[in-house]
Amino acid sequence: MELEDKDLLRKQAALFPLPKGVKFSYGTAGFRTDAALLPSTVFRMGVLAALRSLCTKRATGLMITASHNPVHENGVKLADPSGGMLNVAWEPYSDMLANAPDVENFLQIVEHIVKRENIQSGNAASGEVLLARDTRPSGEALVSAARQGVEAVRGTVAHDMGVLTTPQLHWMVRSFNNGVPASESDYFHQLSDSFRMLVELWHANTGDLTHSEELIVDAANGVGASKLTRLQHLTTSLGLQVRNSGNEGEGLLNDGVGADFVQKEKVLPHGFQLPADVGKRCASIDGDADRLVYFYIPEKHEDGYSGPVCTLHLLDGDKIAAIFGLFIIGQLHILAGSKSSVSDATTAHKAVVPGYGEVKVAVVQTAYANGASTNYIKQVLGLEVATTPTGVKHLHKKAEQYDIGIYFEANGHGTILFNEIFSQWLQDASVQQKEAEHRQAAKRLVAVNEMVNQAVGDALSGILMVEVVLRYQGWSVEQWDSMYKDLPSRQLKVKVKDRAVIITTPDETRVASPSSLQEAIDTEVGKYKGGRAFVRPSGTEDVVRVYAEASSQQSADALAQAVCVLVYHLAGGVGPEP
Ligand code: NG1
Ligand code: ZN
Repeated sequence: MELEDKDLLRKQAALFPLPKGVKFSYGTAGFRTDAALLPSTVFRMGVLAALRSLCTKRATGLMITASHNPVHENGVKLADPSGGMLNVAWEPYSDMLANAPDVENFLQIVEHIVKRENIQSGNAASGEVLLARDTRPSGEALVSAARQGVEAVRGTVAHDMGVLTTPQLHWMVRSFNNGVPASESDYFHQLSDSFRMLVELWHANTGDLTHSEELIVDAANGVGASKLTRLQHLTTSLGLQVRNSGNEGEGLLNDGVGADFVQKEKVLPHGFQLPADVGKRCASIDGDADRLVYFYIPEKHEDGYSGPVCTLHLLDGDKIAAIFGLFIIGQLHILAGSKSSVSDATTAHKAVVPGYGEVKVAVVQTAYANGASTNYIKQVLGLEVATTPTGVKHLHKKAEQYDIGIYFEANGHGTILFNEIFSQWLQDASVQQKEAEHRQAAKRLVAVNEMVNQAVGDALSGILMVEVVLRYQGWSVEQWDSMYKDLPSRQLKVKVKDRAVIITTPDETRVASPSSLQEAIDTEVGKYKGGRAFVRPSGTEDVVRVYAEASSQQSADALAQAVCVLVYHLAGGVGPEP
């Protein structure tokens, strides 16, 4: 690095001293903590985003959000030029930069990165970083810190894209680098045009329009609310009512609302009531609109369990993956020349499409996927199921290995990826196939590829896709729910002194250390019919997560509770015993 470059960095970095006594870790999805602690980290991530852009000679992205976490927290995550998460090989740089104790040390790390990655900086260079933030009040100042970080690296510029959902920013980075229109209005047009196309092609398929009543969306009092409203204006046939918009008097971001709350607690979010909302099709998104779950309040509970647990029926990321899988395999079945239609697509097991060959399709899940979903996807849909560690960066990478990779975390983060060669083949097939029915199936898949965010999981495009498939199937939310019945499950968390003491096997289903903990968990699981439980340190919160499944809700609750106590005693629990 030239002297001038270093001087500029030194001067700017001095404006953002590291807070005392904090250790930052990039975690499952970037840095997240109390917003007041973040300016130095965000400045430094601005520097890293600029270096990554110079290194790849393409634009990168930087998003200020703490997703489903409380409003006083904030966070920063980087988007790679592909629009996906930051390349994992660069994650260690994030940790090193974020924790550099002083300016000189920080400069040394920057120099190390520049040298190791052979980065050309200075006047001749040209890097670009797209910045965005969610609706958190701390966001504006943090975007300013990020901008200063980006522009402290000579030869790079920052573009502030304003208040966006996380998936919108990722989509923009991807589109920008692909040289296609990449503004927010392009995003909305791409989604709404392909939605409209799918709705038109549905008439072509079945002729019979079954009206589906409106969808009510809990927007977590976050950024998704205004974006959904905009989408609604462009897609008039999408009947939508947005609640928890974050307007005056509507409550706080992610506080008793949103996808994370609904999925973990399985209780109604604020703004939804009995009996007014019984039977209605509802959805929750999270604070930055990259997660989506559906739910409804059934007419009456058949399970007879009267805890706080069963006030709603949840259709989580697993069930979204299942209905997406059903649609995809149905279209491939048509393309494969079988006489069957979408509604009996469940008989399809392998899609061998004339002119292409076998289309490799898989659903990618994590250990948190409900066991019933995995069975259904494998046995009824006949699709391959691949498993990865927690975190969309892992699922995304795995899904890229297929012609069509559907990936979802149970918490509702996921999307459908189409590989380039197959998507080109589909484009051609949509005009060249001899049979009109085949051309239409190809057109539908092309439209899905356009509509469903290819960069990262996106609650907005996810909603459009679910709504399309429900219409194609002529299904109510209850009918969708009845694809399979979830095994009762419970997710809890335990505070420990140092969550890093728990080391899991790579698939995260077992504890490698301390081994006494795994032995104790095995003994406990053995007491429950159909029991399954695992623990892992969270990558986004200072807690250990506990997951349990069993044949009844009482058993799942009891197993999860018992495992919490084991974690508390064998892995250094703090505070009162759970
Ligand atoms: P951690 O805190 O590492 O469990 C959570 C989610 C992940 C992922 C990230 C990023 C669960 C069990 N974990 O990670 O799936 O979505 O947040 O938001 O839902
Ligand atoms: Zn999120």
